Amino acid sequence: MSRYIAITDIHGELDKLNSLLDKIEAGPNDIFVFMGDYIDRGPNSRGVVDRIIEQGKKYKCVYLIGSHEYALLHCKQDDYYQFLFDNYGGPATSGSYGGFDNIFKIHGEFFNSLKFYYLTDKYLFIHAGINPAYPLEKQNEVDMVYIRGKFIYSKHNLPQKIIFGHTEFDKPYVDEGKIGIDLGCGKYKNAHLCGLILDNGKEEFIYSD
Ligand SMILES: [Mn+2]
Repeated sequence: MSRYIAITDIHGELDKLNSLLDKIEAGPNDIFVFMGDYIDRGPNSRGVVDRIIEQGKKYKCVYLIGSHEYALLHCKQDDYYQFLFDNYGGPATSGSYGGFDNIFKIHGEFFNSLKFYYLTDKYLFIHAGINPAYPLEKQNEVDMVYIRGKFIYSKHNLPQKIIFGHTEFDKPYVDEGKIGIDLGCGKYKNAHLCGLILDNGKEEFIYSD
């Protein structure tokens, strides 16, 4: 029986990612689900991406797209995303790669391979959430990486529990249909990176130092 290990919104904080991964005793059947926002704000976006790719050589890993990767992928075609990249931590990412163009030279294949969600029998893993007015197959890309209150503070109709990041909380947000695990890593110095281990209906939270 595999367990799912969800991690989101690392935002360039490689030390916190390493600390969290060190605390997780993973087995060969476990599946890591990285839920986006690997980059921006923190000091080592490139190191974070290297580390999660490395994790994929030892364990099954799923890599989702976050709002910051969405902005990165669209910033050269769209001024609005350029503004977001420039003002929400993108310069730290360019710095860690030694320049913007290197981001795509080094990890272009990775950034272009990211998925919008990962669906299992019991769970939907997704960066920001879904628009509750529409079924999963009718969701638009921007909602899946940017939606907040309309998703969080209303009920959805999916049979799966939705595991999400993107919107920060002081402690994990838990209601009957969803769990949010972004605790502001990369934004607040003292924020811990949170991992959620889903083990046959049991939910366990683990925190970085
Ligand atoms: Mn984020």
